[in-house]
Amino acid sequence: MASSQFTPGEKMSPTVLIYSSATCPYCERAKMLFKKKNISYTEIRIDLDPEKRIEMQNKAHRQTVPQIFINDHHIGGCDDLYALNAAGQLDKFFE
Ligand SMILES: N[C@@H](CCC(=O)N[C@@H](CS)C(=O)NCC(=O)O)C(=O)O
Repeated sequence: MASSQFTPGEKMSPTVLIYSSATCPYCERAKMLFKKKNISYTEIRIDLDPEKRIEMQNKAHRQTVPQIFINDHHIGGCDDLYALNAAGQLDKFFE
């Protein structure tokens, strides 16, 4: 039987994935919000990896960066992230 990472009573923190590129102010702004909230994230630089650009486009159906995912939930870009936060919905992912 495969081993499981889950421990009863232990809360798994959601995985935050940010597809980004260099010199992208919207990416910086999105990352800044997670830093401010002390939420760790994984950044995928699509400008360094053409396959990741295609992966992002296939998952998000959008061409711009950033594209943000929490677990497998597509949040959208920077404006979407800040709108979600302003609506008080972002923190719910991390409660
Ligand atoms: N409203 C979008 C704007 C994102 C945007 O315009 N990103 C720029 C880079 S900062 C972009 O992807 N431009 C097109 C490209 O680089 O292919 C958001 O909030 O994420």
